[in-house]
Amino acid sequence: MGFLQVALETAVETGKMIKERQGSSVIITEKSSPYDLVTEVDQEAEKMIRSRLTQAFPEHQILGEEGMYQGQVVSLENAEYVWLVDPIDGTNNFIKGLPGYTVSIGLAYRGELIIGVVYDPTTKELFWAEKNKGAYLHQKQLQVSTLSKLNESTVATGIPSDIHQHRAQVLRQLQKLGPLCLNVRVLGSAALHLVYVAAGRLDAFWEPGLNIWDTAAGTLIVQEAGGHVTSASGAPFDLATKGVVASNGYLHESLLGLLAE
Ligand code: 2AM
Ligand code: CA
Ligand code: CA
Ligand code: CA
Repeated sequence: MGFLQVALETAVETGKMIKERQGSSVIITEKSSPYDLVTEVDQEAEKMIRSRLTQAFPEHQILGEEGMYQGQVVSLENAEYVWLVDPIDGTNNFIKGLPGYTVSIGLAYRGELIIGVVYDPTTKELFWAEKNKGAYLHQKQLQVSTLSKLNESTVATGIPSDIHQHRAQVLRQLQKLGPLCLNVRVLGSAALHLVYVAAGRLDAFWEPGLNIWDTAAGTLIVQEAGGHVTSASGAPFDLATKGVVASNGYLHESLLGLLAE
């Protein structure tokens, strides 16, 4: 099986397992702070993804959110193939019994994104992209929106768990941007926000402080749907990018200007 097929099947099978566990009593622990939670389902889901990817591609490296906290060492610069995995993006929604959590699986080859898959177990929507081959929701090709006026645009952001730095920053940015756009959405999963930009359901999304496992798959899907993804300073997205600004392209410059502090 090829990279894309393995990524699609892994995301769907893991997503099914996660959804079956939502609502049953799961053990919840704190990571970096009382605002940063993880469950045993996050960890089991990452194990499941790792075992499927390793079985299919034993020489590939895997960088996953939950592996990060177990001494995983991956050198992104020197690697050929690296999988960038967030087993549950939107853990808070998962814990609260809300929709809006996703499985996010990306693949980079020598630092360049080549596959992105994001699965939403609640809606069973499967978003995917292959480098230079377009972005899709199931078999339907995706295209970003064409709105160019901020006051007609629906823009999403995230409320980061580190309250002093990134959450405080988002709240300041919202004060400034909130009154200027048609409306704002906060759905709780960075990967979901990104694929909704690709699908034209959102016109833009920004969030500081994100990690590569949050953004890898969704970024390729936005790019292949004709959108732009950069760092907050406007630098092109690469594997070292922390936090992103994603848009249909038409809104990008004005957004970058407004978000700058
Ligand atoms: P998670 O659910 O996988 O933890 C919400 O604002 C978004 O930020 C989610 O995509 C969430 O991913 C991510 N996030 C949560 N805690 C974070 C942290 N400490 N640093 C960076 N991103 C985080
Ligand atoms: Ca987390
Ligand atoms: Ca995440
Ligand atoms: Ca996660």
